[in-house]
Parts: sequence; C-alpha cells; structure tokens
Amino acid sequence: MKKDKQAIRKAMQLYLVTDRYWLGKHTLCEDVEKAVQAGVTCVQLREKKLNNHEFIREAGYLKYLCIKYAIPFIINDNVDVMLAVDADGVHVGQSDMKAHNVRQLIGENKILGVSVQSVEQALEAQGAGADYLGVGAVFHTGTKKDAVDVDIQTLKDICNAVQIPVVAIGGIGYQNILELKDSGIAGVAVISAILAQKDIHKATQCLKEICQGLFND
Ligand code: TZP
Ligand code: MG
Repeated sequence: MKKDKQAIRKAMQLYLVTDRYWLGKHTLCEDVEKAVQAGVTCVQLREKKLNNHEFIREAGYLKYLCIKYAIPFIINDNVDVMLAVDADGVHVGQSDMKAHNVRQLIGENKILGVSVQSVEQALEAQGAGADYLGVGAVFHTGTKKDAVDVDIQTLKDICNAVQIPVVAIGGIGYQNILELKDSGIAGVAVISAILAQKDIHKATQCLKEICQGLFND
C-alpha cells in the first residue's frame, strides 16, 4: 500500500490493536478477521511475548488478511519484524526506539506511529517524521498496566498542536466514546472493546457505527 496522508487519516477511524491475552478457542487471525470484516480501518499487531520467529509468522498471517481487506497493517515496536514481513508501518512508544532513528531505518514510504502523552512529545514526534500519533490512556484501562493517564484537555491540546492525525487509546468503548467528540482526534484505537467481547463482529459493528458519526473525514 502506497503511503497517502489522507488514507492514513481515514485509517485512524477505528484502529484495532491486538492482544492475545483475550484469545479463546480461535486463533488471533480468526478473531481479527471478524473485526476487519465488521469495519476496523487499521490493524496493529502488538506482541509482547513472542520471539522474532513466531512474531514474523503471526505477522505474515495478519499481513495477508489486511491486504485482502485493503487496510494498513502496523507492527508494534519491532522494526526488524516490520521489515521482514514488509508491513505498512511500525508503531513505537516513548520507551522504545527513538522515532527519528526508526524513520531512518524504515525509509519515507512506511508509516510511523508514535505514542505520546504531552504536547512536547507530540511536537517532537511530528518533527521526527511520525505519520500519526497515539495518545493515551484517555480512560482507565486494565489492558496496559504501565499506561500513563492523559486527560481530555491534553488530548485536545495535542490535536491542536500538530498537523498529523491523532488517534486516542486507552479504555475506550461504546459507553465513553462520545466524550471524545470534538477533541480533534481522527479516531480511536481499541483492544478490549473488540477483542474481549463475546461477539467480536457485533461489538465492532456497534463501535463502527458510532465512529462513522464522529470521525468521518
Ligand atoms: N496504550 C495506551 S492504553 C493501551 C495501550 C496499548 C491499552 C488499550 O487497551 P484497551 O483494552 O482498549 O483499554
Ligand atoms: Mg511499545
């Protein structure tokens, strides 16, 4: 997929981040496919426990799934895995490799996402070549134990300070997503609001409907 600013902004609308903690009797690929069929606009493979060999194998499955549905496929943290599978991009946090160094390694044509929690970090990431920013945790989340809380005013300030799209993350679900209306975000990133649900397809459809009303650039 060729990098296109407008396409990246659109892909932020309903962004699924994976977490195999929630896996039941299906494979990650099967669960993600249900969400993608129901309207997820981007997928990030986030693996904290796999070695590179296993990570690359899983990434290969998800890459072809995302190609099939024509949505971007992003790898969390691991530039080597991203390059090995030729994914669309990589997402790094503040304690991972520096955005500037990642950009040098991946070249201009790959998508670079950076997690930020302040305006200062947001401007630095934008200057380092980020294509989009993840901001959170905007609500309480049980999924990431070391998540830093970001209040809605800071989220708005970040959206106002940068030109690249911002996606909010952390504890977001249909019950609180309306609180993010008018914050300036391009969309929301979720894990448990989709992957922890019994009916992944239905949960995604429900979120998608709300997101289309709020972030339909
Ligand atoms: N980064 C900030 S909060 C978070 C990440 C990866 C976890 C989001 O998970 P959930 O289940 O959508 O709260
Ligand atoms: Mg990280």
